Amino acid sequence: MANHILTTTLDVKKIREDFPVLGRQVRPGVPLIYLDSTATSQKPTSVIETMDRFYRNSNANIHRGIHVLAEEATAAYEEAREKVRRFLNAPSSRQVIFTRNTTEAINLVAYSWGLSQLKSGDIVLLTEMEHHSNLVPWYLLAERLGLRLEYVSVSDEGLLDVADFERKLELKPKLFAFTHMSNVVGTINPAKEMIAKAHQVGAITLLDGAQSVPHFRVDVRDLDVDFLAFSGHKMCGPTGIGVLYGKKDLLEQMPPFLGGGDMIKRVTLGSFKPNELPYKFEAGTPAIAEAIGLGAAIDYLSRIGMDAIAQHEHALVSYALDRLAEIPNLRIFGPSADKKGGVVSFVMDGVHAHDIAQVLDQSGVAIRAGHHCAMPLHEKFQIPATARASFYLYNTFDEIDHLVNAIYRVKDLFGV
Ligand code: 7TS
Repeated sequence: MANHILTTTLDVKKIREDFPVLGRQVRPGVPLIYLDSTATSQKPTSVIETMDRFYRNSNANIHRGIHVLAEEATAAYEEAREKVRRFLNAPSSRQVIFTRNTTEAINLVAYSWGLSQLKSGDIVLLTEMEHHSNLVPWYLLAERLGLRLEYVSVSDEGLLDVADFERKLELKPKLFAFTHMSNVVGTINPAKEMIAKAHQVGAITLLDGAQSVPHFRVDVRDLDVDFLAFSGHKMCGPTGIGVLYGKKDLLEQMPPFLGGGDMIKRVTLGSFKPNELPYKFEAGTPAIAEAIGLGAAIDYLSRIGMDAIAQHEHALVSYALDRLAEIPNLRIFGPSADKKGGVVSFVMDGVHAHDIAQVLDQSGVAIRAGHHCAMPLHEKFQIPATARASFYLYNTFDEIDHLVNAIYRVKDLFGV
């Protein structure tokens, strides 16, 4: 075993007690080892109880009724928005728009900003490491408007090619939309520098924060990013709630995305006047309990501290990379630990990734296998699928040892 100093500032034993599901066995005598937080994180009791309390005590629709419950629900929903604002260091909570998830937030930008601001021949710059959520909306828009899509290439190590990025910027893209952290290889892209360079050529920037906001401090003012999208369910919050942050002048000039109740100021037969921010983009009854649950998740993460969480995950991924490197015939994708977050993807000679995941599941080790909604990146690496283990604040060094032992069992079973 590599000589590793297993240090973390987190009291992980205590943190694990906050997550009821982590105490369960997946089969009699087989405890759960959850290494799939990149897909969705587990939820602490404080989030579950906050949502339960809302439904038991204050459930009502927001912004409409004049009664105690409606006022409490509205206040709690808006308080959650303020928590998001503080978490991101956004200038105003009016710039925090609740969506269903990252995917919807990116689609909102594509259909509202994109449809109104882009025209035939305009260039949208993406990267080869994007999740399908930050590819397909642009494909759809490109088809409709005649846009030209360009991609920053990814090196064999799983890093964005800086020279290629600079070459592509010379094409003067109107938008540069890219992921802060890869959900496959874990690469953390130097977002601040890339945003500054994109701004120099006049591009608007959209950062996919699905894998960054849950795992380390993301400050929209420091990054100077124009749009940021992320999901509540990957950061200890519930499913069904996500966020789009945007710069105020951009959001103000954008037309509504969806039409309906709450997003209007006035409706006559045949016309409407859109509501002000952020309501202009929140048509219909929103995910009220989920927004409040996200607020509780932010409280939880903030209490522990994003820097401590990032440090813990860094220690875990360093350890995991060292331990996995000991295993013969295992090919690990992505850069060294100093350039990535808590995600490790690998393939094993002679065994399909799905078979790895299935055998690991027998040992209670929950990982994911497939293309992880990043097919172009897998094509680049010329593989159909990878097995992926991912870590969060509640994972332990012991769990990584279990992962490694379970991989050895796969090797025994398949005779490789
Ligand atoms: N962007 C990135 C970088 C992601 O990792 C994901 C989800 C999304 C966007 C979409 O998020 P959603 O909440 O809108 O679905 N990633 C994964 C994954 O890696 N496995 O399952 C979901």
